[in-house]
Amino acid sequence: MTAYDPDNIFAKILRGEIPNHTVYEDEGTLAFLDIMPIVDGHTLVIPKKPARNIFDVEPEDLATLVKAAQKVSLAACKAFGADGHTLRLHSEASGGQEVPHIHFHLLPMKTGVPVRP
Ligand code: DGP
Repeated sequence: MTAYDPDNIFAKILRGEIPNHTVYEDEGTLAFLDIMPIVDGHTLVIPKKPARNIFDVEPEDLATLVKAAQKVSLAACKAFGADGHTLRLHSEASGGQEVPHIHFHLLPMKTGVPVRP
């Protein structure tokens, strides 16, 4: 397993070194808007604790993250008038992961409105 890189972009966001548009924060979680949204309200939900992806996150930290993702999903869908949503988690480059700090992509979805490429 590859080690956690403390200089990844999300680690820098957590340290306040890179600005972000925060939509939710609690003791263990930060949620902010994706810089390259593929739908309106595309949000990233990340734990504050370092973990690269699902292969090395502690189960209890994953549970905390999922609970926060549920909370943010409900709020985001309401805010963006969505009637559904997609929650995505990429792990490692082969799985589509670019930023090596575990994160959910929260995509509020509207009937008939496609995801942008
Ligand atoms: P993934 O491919 O699953 O690792 O997705 C990484 C996402 O992170 C991608 O949708 C773009 C987003 N992203 C990359 N750099 C930044 C940044 O500096 N700020 C924000 N808000 N999002 C970023």
